[in-house]
Amino acid sequence: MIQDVRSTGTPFKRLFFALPVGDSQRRALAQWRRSLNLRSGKPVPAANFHVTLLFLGDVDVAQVPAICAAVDKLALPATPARLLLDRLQVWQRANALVLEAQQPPGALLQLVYGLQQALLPLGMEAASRDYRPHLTLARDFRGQPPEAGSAPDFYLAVRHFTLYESRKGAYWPLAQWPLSY
Ligand code: 2AM
Repeated sequence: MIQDVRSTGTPFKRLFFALPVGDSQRRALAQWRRSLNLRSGKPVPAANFHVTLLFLGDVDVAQVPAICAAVDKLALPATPARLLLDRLQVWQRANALVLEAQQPPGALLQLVYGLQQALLPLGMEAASRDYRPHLTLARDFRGQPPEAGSAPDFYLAVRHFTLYESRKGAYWPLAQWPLSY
């Protein structure tokens, strides 16, 4: 397999943790997005829909087993089995059209905090901004959020979370941990 390599010769991967989106929900979201008739931005391919938990960026391949071991040891909170994504928003700074959770469950925020803390000893910095669970529908989006004919009430099934590698515009699952009660 072709591997990205740093100038020092060290192989690395671009990694992030996320909640995956199942096939039927991807289809439903893509259909709802079509109904918005977006006039701006680049739609995120439905195959790439996800809710980022923690973005790690470029990580040495040799660190991946230690990352997985740290998450294995984490006491995972009992996360509700569904996450309601119910607000269509434009994130102006990121130029992203997103579906956001207006009331993110505390257990999900706790999970993200737990991941951040578990990875600090491995040299992964905690994010500087507050975590806001969202699913990006389009990038390079300018202007106001479009009018939605039907309310964006998407209940995302939360059964596990996944460590993904981002490569060539696609996301590849490397490991996954169970969640929810
Ligand atoms: P998002 O667009 O849903 O926020 C993989 O690259 C994913 O990680 C992206 O789809 C993006 O998810 C998130 N991501 C990418 N770069 C990031 C950054 N610098 N900070 C936080 N999240 C980032």
